[in-house]
Amino acid sequence: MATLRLILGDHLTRDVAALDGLAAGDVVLMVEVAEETTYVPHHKQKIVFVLSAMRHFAEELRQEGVALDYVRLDDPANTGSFTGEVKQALRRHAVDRIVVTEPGEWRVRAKMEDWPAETGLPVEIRDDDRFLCSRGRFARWAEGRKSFRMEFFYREMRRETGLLMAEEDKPVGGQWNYDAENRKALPKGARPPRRLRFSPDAVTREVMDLVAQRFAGHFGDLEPFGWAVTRNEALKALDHFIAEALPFFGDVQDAMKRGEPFLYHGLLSPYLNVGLLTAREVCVAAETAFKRGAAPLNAAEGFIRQILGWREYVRGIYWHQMPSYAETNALGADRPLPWFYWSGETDLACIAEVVGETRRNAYAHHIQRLMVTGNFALLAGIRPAEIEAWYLAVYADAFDWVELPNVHGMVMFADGGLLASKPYAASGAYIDRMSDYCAGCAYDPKIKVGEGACPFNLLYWHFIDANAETLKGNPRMAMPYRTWEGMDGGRKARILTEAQAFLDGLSAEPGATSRPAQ
Ligand code: FAD
Ligand code: DLZ
Ligand code: SF4
Repeated sequence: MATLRLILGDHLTRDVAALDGLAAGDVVLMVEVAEETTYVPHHKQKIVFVLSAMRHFAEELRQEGVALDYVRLDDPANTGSFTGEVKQALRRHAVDRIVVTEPGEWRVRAKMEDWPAETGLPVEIRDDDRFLCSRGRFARWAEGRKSFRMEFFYREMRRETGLLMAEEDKPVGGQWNYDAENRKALPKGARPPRRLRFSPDAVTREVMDLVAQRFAGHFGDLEPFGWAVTRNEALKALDHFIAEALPFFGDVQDAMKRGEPFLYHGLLSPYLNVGLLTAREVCVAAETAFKRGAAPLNAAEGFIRQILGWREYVRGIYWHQMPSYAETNALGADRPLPWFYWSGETDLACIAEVVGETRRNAYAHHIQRLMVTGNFALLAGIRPAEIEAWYLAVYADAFDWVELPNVHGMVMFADGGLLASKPYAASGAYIDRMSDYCAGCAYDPKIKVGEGACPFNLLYWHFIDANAETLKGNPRMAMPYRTWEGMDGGRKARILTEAQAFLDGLSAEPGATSRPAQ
């Protein structure tokens, strides 16, 4: 039975399920389509990364002798959609069925469900077995639970995979989680390693020219482009991380510093997400470093938890809860996304720094995403769909299955606490403690109200006040509500008035900055 096997841009591994059983007479189809390059205004580097990695992977398949049909974005006959290109390919090849691996987005999966009717052929959508927890396994874990907590899921995953496990079902070192050791500010004089970046080859250069021409209006800088685009390069990036950065990953995992966008983070998420690296091999590499004494336990455990825990957990939640998950808005957030998320032009130094780095690198690390741009969106009550579209566009690693739960659940609390037990809301003091951003800011994190008050301080209490009905009963929010209720009435009124003036000054209009209305 001749088979058309469709490989999507985030399925770039020879081990992907759609290639299982590849036989003579089968055709592998890969398509660059406008629908995927424009469903959000992806960062230019993200488009280059995905298309160049696709072209390199296609070349590896060709070298292997696989019959490959590759449709380029600039092909004049390109229909612009997966469905259109599958139909066109069926005119070129005599096949009896279509096989594909489950896509990473509900949007795409929903379209695939129509393919049997649209093509008249059977369509097999195979489970994406690159994940350590299958959808079925997650559903069994989730059954009967009203709310989910990553920590309990993670422990089961540790037991099941044996990663960092000692004898008798006990975690190595006696504890499951060493996060208490991982919240240090960056020590003075710390010099994070120079990160391995990769010079664009001729294939990548050609895609860069295409992107410069076709996507000039998209967010972000095209150059310098330094992402790995092949498995070999991604493996080098992994080795480099394990040797140079992992040993320090834990201690300062939550730290932020001007001019140091990468610190000791992995820079591996784009590779994991498109298939250039596997979750298992990355976790094993960290575990091995710990076993040979090259990385401390708090670093190896903290790193493995991000992948075995958080990454698998958010993916499980996505498929378990979609499509209704994206529709909730538990806090009724309804403010348009301020323009400075795109321009970076704002006098809030922390936001300007994170958006600037995001524009330059298509990357920001977790705490920047969660506690700076995310925290602001939560406190200011930005519409979930608008901030989600922003995160989906601006990061090289952004795919719906991982972006949506992180933004909708973890950042915006729009799921009402399904993913996380409380909103990650914080005032300027947190950003000041974990970064050096405030030193160069127009505002002062120590000023709570009045001239120079940090907007995060004003917005924090405004958020607490505005969401009392929904959040006051949450035991983990008891402390802020006690403090707010104990505050002098006049001071409270001033904070709320100033916060409102700041919010009124936000504008979604292109060109607007963040200055509050005077
Ligand atoms: P490291 O800090 O080195 O962490 C190691 C790995 O752990 C990452 O490569 C990633 O695969 C995984 N990981 C860590 N945290 C998470 C998490 N919360 N969810 C899933 N995986 C995690 N990650 C994405 O891959 N794509 C996204 O679109 C994405 N959007 C995010 C949006 C927000 C608002 C937040 C708070 C987090 C988001 N994350 C996303 C998770 C995390 O920020 C990135 O995975 C991480 O910053 C990638 O950089 P790194 O490889 O240097 O990570
Ligand atoms: C992100 C992306 C982009 C920019 N372009 C393509 C493309 O042209 N062809 C393709 O197969 N995939 C692309 N992708 C990744 C897809 O958006 C991804 O496969 C879907 O999100 C479904 O998983
Ligand atoms: Fe951000 Fe406030 Fe610090 Fe300025 S003072 S950098 S706005 S936290």
